[in-house]
Parts: sequence; structure tokens; C-alpha cells
Amino acid sequence: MISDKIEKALNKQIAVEANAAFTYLSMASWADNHGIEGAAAFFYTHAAEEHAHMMKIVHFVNEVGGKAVIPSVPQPAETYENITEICKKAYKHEQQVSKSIHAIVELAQQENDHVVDEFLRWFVAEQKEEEVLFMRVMDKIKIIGEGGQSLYYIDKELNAMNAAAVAAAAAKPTAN
Ligand code: OFO
Repeated sequence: MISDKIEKALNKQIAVEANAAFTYLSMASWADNHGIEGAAAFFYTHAAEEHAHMMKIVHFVNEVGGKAVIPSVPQPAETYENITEICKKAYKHEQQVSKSIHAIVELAQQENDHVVDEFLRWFVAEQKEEEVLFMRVMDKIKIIGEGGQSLYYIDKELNAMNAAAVAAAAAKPTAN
């Protein structure tokens, strides 16, 4: 039911989501090891979300007659300078993922594939939400500044954002 070109693009996106999941897992683990608990919880949640996105595409590709390919994932960074660097990287990462989703939407529209186009709408909305979230994180970091207690406050903010994200996820339809 899907063209070879779209199947290839969706399989590439499976790898992108897997890469995002492992990148955030590595960030969470680094924060965990440094006792930055709010940031760890925030990125563990995001790693799980990215894994769910990957699974959503795997199921879809197989459902519409394609063959989902499970990718190998490049080893993410093991160490980071600080939590600000992590958040900057995560924001950049989300912007790239959005571009990648938008490119598949364009492909689906060129091919008049309404099924794929409709399927990807969920991802377009999700990416918008994630970009907004990371933009807000960067804004908070700017407001908090670089004083002696900044890490404490950034961690507190990330903890609160994580709690809000967990509550929101519980209230909306899940990735299947
Ligand atoms: Fe998969 O949602 Fe962002 O990357």
C-alpha cells in the first residue's frame, strides 16, 4: 500500500526516533549519575516517548504492507559539560527531527498518499509541542542565569516540566 520511496523514508524515521531515544537516555543517565534528579526524570521520560514514537512507525509500516527495518543505533555521547549543553543539544535535535518529519509529509503529499499524510499529522503536532517545550527550557535557563544556585533551579524547573509532561501524556491518546 505504500511506495518504496515512502517505505524507505519511514524506515529512516524509525532510525531517527531510535537515535533520539538513545540520545535522551544517555542524557538522562548522565544527569542521574550527577545527582541532577529533575533533569534525569525529564530525559528518562523523553527517552521513553521517543521509543514509543519509533514503535508507532514500526507498527504503521508493517500494517500498511511495508517492512519495518529495525536499525542499529550509533552510540550517543557519554559525557556532557553541563545541563545547559544537554538542553541546547536536545533543542537542536528536536528541530532536526521536525525537518525530517516534514520532509516525509512533503513526500506523502507529492505521492497523494493520504494515509501516510494523515498518519504523520500526529508527529507534526508532537514535534511542534516538543520544540515549544525545549524553547521554554532554554528560556528558563536564560532567566535563571549562571549564578551559584542556577543548577538547583534549572533542575527544579525540569522536574516540574517532567511532572506536567507525564500528566499530559496520561491524559492524551498514546502512541500505539
Ligand atoms: Fe519523536 O518526538 Fe521529538 O524527536
